[in-house]
Amino acid sequence: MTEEVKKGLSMTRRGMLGATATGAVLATAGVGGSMLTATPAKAAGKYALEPGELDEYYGFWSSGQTGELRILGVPSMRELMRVPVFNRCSATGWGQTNESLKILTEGLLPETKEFLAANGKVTYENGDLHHPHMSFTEGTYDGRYLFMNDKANTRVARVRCDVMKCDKIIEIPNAKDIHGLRPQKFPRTGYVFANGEHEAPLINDGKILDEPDKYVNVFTAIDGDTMEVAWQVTVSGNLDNTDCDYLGKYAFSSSYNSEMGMNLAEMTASEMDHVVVFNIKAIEAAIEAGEYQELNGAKIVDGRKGAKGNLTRYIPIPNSPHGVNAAPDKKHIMINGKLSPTVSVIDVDKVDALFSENADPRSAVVAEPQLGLGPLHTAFDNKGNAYTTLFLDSQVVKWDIQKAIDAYAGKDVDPILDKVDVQYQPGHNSTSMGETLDADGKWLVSMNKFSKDRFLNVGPLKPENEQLIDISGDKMKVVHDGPTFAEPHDSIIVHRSKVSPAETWQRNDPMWDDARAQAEADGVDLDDYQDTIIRDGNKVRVYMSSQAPNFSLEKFTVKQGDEVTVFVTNLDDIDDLTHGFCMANFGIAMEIGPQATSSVTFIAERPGVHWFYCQWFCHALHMEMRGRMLVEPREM
Ligand code: CUK
Ligand code: CUA
Repeated sequence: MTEEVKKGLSMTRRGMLGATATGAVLATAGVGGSMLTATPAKAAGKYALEPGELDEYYGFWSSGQTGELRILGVPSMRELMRVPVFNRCSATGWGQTNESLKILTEGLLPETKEFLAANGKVTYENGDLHHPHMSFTEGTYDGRYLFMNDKANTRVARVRCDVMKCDKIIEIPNAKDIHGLRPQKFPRTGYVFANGEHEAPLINDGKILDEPDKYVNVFTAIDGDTMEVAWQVTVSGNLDNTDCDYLGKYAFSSSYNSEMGMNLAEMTASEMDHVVVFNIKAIEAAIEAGEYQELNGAKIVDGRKGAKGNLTRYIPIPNSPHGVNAAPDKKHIMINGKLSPTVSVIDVDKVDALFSENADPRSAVVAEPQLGLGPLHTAFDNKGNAYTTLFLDSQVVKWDIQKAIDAYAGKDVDPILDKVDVQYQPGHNSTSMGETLDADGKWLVSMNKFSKDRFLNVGPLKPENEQLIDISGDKMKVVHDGPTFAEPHDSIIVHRSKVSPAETWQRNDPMWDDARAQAEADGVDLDDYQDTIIRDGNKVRVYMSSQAPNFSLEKFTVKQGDEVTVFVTNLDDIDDLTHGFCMANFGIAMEIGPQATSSVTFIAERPGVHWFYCQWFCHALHMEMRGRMLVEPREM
């Protein structure tokens, strides 16, 4: 009997004995990914995995002002990977390789390129990534892409789930500071909806300055396949978070500043703000009919309060709503009150009448339970319950959606089922598969803004605290504290059966189309590798390969002042054999994954002998994986 078969048998036998066997089951289920269905529901409650065990879920995490995407395993909460997106990365060369610079620059607006050039830059070097969400097909994750916003520099990025690398970043014209972001759930993504948070003049060239009554805000639908702006809508009030229904009809954006105030007192003045409902079909029809204005390459329609037609409706919501969350019952949208202790529940079916009969916008609200202080975001299980973070109370509250509706209709029922303390001050929370029709009610992560005394003191700047909560029973149970660096606003918890990343790159990956084209022009075949050095005026192109523990070139010679481009193709084709190329004292370093080609360009302004080395530990002779760049001085 092979070890494999023995393990399988013991799993089946012990699996029937109950909870003690979950470790064995999880361990076996991880092998080759072929036994995913063997992972038992009773695994909920077990979060500490044994060495070698695999998690049941991928967690995709934002990192706020750090600007990267992070991948965690859930329930272990182990950080598995960091994917640079809006930031720069010393390890992988993101922001430095030609491949990443193309992605970081090609989607910038022309005026931004000019502005950056005037500041000696080619791209933004920071980002503020709040909301990572996966593409959907028919209401559940399809494992194609992750989309995410950059509030700092008004961008939206896409990460390919096959290689877990960013492949597109676009800057959104006309809008200011993209905050809320969600992909269309049905029939598929489709659109990626993005909120401009901060209001400004639509033509922001300095002619209008301190005249806030002339500011507008812009909602954007991006085509997730092409990563181009499909259309935009001007709105009244600012836009905070967004989500859309499971029917493909409407998107909803909260506005914490319907007043269009410019300071705190003005922004929080009125009792009621609103949520804007976007009528997707009507907007598409208006675009189709040519009823739009074209500005900076984008088609904009007018959806401001009082605008004619059926593009938008404004539903009044108590003071300063924040999170917007669609329940997996396909029917309800939760608008989280923030300054109001309530969550307003919108019935999607009742939204139709707002457009067809001009019904009172509040008629779409079917519940407004008082949950506690500072409700920010809501997540869901598969049993009709909602879980809302209470920022000020430092709690998560579990409540019954139907009971909240009954109470609003006058019945004497209390929708609140349970409250649990979290440490401290939660923002977003997310449940396993909870933003899809496959919500499974096993885990909830509370992303807390403060950790205070929960960890060893590391100085004035403290980590934040992500807590794992078991929601499989009637009562919530906090089972794990997880410190994290700034700042995981949001996360999604995706069952591992939905994602299947590659083990190695494909040699013809579009990521290095430009490198292949240049190689071809230089007579170099990247599939049949030969070292080649091309001199083209003062440009030098060096083509080499890597194969543990060697670079194919032990040295190359250039002249001081040459613009040198080094292309490294990693010929190793087994998993986990990444090499690096670090040109010492030139500030150059990059990752080259198995079967990948990476390139980097620099000016060889330093004469003399310079070593390049592999900075990614790859072999017993990794230290020996090095070579020389000989730079001939100008005067000689
Ligand atoms: S926002 Cu951060 S806590 Cu940017 Cu989703 Cu609510
Ligand atoms: Cu190649 Cu280290």
